[in-house]
Amino acid sequence: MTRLTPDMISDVPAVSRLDTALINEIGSTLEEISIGAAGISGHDSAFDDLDAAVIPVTSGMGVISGFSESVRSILESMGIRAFVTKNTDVAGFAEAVEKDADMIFMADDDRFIALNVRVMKFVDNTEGTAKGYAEALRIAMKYRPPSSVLVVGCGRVGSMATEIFSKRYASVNVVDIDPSKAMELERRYGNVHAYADVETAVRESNVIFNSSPGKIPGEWIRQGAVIISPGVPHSFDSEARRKANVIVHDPLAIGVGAMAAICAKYSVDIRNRFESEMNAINPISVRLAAPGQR
Ligand code: 2YJ
Repeated sequence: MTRLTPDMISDVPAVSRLDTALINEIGSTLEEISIGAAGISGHDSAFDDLDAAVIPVTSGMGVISGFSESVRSILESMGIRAFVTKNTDVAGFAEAVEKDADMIFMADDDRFIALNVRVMKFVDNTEGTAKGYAEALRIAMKYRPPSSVLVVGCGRVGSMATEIFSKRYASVNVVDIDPSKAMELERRYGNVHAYADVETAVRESNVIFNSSPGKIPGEWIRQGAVIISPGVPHSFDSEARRKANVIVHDPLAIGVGAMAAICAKYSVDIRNRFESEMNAINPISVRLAAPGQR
């Protein structure tokens, strides 16, 4: 897994610029992509009354300068109140709970999670990134399923995206510089085909989901291609930019946005379940108890 560097995320606090870029590319904002990725319906006010804490974590290779602040600014841009804890690690966790945070974001070198403290369920950045970018692909295709999608890179995000696409689309192609990883996905799903080499796979594809850190030369890209690219560092050059119809990439925001929406949805789900169970037990009292109903 690629470790983010201060360089890669130096631009993240300017989330409004990302929104402008996303609107230009696919006509949607970060918040819209995130809500779609989590499957939240428009009228659910999922982010209301949720506070998020971001805890700097010093273990392993330590704190990445600007990381926690970038996560905070992504959350704030989506209308979620968020703060970075003054303390790090366990003391930071204690501080987040003392300050009544509903969601806690924290990352070490291996995992990056958002914990919903109210329901004790967490979502991993792998899931957020795969679902966020899969939603960006759906929007980029104007919700028309492509005849096939190529997934480049069969690590954690690529594998989860392959699972999502195999349920959603008729045909999924996969490729990795380690062919055994692609073959493993072909074995697992009926409609997944593994390519043996990256160049052939990219040259033959119109819709590319790139979850690899490797460079993909613009020479291999087809005119009018749709490129959805969570992979860091960014893999595409100016020739790819000229040829592609759409390129969606950012180092952090789409993954974090989708994590936040999925994490917030855990609260919506529990609220809805509670209301329907109460309704089944005693429909009249629930109707009377519901705010604004009397
Ligand atoms: O708190 C901090 O500043 C650091 N402990 C953050 C570490 C961030 N973690 C990574 O960069 C991991 N490789 C996971 C990132 C997943 C992004 N897709």
